[in-house]
Amino acid sequence: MGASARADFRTADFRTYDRRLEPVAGKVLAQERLDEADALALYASPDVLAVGWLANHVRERLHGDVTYFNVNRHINPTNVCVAACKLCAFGRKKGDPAGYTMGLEEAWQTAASGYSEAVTEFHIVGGLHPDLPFEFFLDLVRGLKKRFPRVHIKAFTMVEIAYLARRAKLSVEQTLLKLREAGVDSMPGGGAEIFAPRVRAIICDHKIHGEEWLETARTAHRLGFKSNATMLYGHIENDPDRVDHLLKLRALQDETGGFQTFIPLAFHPQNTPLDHLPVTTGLTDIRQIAVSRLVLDNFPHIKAYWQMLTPKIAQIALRFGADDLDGTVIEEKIYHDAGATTPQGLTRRELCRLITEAGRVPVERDTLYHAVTRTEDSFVVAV
Ligand code: V47
Repeated sequence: MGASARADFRTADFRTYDRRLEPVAGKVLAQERLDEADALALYASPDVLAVGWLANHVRERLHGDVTYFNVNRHINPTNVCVAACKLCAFGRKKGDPAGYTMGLEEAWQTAASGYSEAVTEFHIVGGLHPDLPFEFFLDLVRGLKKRFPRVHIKAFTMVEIAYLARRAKLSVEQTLLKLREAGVDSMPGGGAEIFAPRVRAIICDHKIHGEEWLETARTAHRLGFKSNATMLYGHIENDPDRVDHLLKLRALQDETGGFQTFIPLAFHPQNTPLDHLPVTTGLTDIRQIAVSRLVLDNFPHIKAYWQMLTPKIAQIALRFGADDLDGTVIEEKIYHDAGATTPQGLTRRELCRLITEAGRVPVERDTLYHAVTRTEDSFVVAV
């Protein structure tokens, strides 16, 4: 039977030809929590526009038309990494001619080259370097705070923090306290990948287990840090693995409330050992944004990271559940090493245009989602 011949399910303005979506829609409209079976139905539904309608409904209930972006600069101090994750095209073994490690001065100068554009955030992540001592990272952050006291430092994934703790022979808590003392303000969401051990063993067997990622985030939140969370999809995982990942994050968020933003990251296979895998398609990316918005009912924000999605898909995602585009970035290495053809950075004006042409209202934010107001050459954060 063709879609047009089927009886439509309608509640308020919602309609679908997929009967399996009916109970899910009922829950979303009644603001009830979705369970595992609901999430699987959202992934399986052929009616992706109906899934998107529901996600947009939640997004507008939470944020109206407001769409956030920020003016940030990524800094990757080193690509030298003891891990050899199959998902990654960025990391290099020690001694590899393509490996690099910035000196402190170089890292501070890299930061300064973005500061001229009045960045409000430094996003710092890198490889798990075999030799750099914990003190190097503390000095890096201290130096940034001294030079740029008004810039928020969002630094080090849970994977890096667990690694630094091990190398420094400190507990995760002690490590986090020292990082805070040096000037780290919050943490990015990387390294979560997919928690399912079966998948993790193949795509990133050198990384901490999912449980340790979650435990490190739990500790950070207990100490008062905010952080983000990610999920890497579009490789060898299946729908139940994705649902498991989302539900684990939702459970931790119930406990701590420390997550700000969820960022689904599409796998880019080029230049990785998994380069035989196809890249994700547009509808897979859009559906992932929508399912994330619907399942993660306790996450304030869903980010369509334009560097990963492309600006065109990220813009569409703003009508499928996303309320954040990330930022100017300026210089991106992780995705570009894996074949991304997106620009290295976008200006404030370009980000605002993407948002406005999606029929949304751009709001520049700082890392903690305070609105930023700009005058000619400076900015004010409204608290
Ligand atoms: O953890 C690595 C992913 C992440 C590849 O918190 C890859 O605001 C696809 O976490 N294909 C790092 N993905 C990036 C990240 C991030 C990005 C933007 C904003 C925030 C935030 C966090 O990138 C890694 C890994 O999951 N990654 N290699 C690849 N070949």
